[in-house]
Amino acid sequence: MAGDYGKVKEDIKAILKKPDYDDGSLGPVFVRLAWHASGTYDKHSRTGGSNGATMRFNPESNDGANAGLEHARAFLEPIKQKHPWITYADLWTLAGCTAIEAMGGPQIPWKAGRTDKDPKNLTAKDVPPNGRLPDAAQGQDHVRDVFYRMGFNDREIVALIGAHSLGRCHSDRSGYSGPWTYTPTRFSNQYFKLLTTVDWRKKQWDGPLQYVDEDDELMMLPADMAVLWDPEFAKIAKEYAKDQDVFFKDFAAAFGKLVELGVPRANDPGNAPKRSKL
Ligand code: DDH
Repeated sequence: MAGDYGKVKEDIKAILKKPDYDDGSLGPVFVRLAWHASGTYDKHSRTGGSNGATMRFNPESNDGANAGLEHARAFLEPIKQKHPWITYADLWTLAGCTAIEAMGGPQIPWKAGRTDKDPKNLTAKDVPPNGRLPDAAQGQDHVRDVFYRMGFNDREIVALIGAHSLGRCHSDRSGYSGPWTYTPTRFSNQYFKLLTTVDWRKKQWDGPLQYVDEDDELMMLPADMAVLWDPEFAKIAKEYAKDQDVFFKDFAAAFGKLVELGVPRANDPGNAPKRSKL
């Protein structure tokens, strides 16, 4: 039974501020949860995506790329208990969209209607295999392979990666360390401004290769540097660095598309009722 999604949204907003967690907000990790729940989509096999909330199950729950997202899911659990009619798949995606707006970003188009896979009749093919999310150690060819598989073009890819305006890397989750921007709880185009202007250098440490600014305060992953080093990506990144409005508009459309991946809708041609041959 459908309930009041506006009330759920209010409850998500109310828990975002958390002074003892990271930079004081659960917003960034909720955005990452919505993205990783959705980013497993494969347009060829039409598998993966946010529908089903399959990150509750093995192997997706144990994908190294999802390390730390158990916290995001646990933070949302009281909201699920309070509004038991909402599906996890809707709750996780709504939390990401709500967090972006609450942190000063654009309004993301979001529609309810995702269902949850029932653990009682789960088959191995219901849960996407591990390894569909991008690997931070790789470059532009890998980034394109992964996002083209989801159905995105270069402009959408660069816009989406601009979500790294938010949050940080945790050495106990991904092995990387630090935030991308000075304002990790504000959604803005600062990621592109910094990416395209700072003199990035290799961090001197025993951890995985990452890039840092002169003061070792900010960071970029190798996959972020790929956006700067690929001429097509770089053109778009520079445009977003100059014009936050264009970035917000493109990001809202791309993130809205991301959370719809693999969600069956009545107007989806692949979902039309089959006609029997006479
Ligand atoms: Fe990301 N991301 N991301 N990312 N991401 C990490 C954190 C966050 C990659 C790797 C990492 C997107 C694209 C990519 C967010 C949103 C989005 C971390 C650190 C790694 C590593 C995790 C940790 O240690 O806690 C790679 C690689 C890519 C790629 O495109 C090639 C996209 C498209 C989004 C999006 O939302 C649309 C957010 C937010 C975070 C911060 C999480 C936090 O807890 O803070």
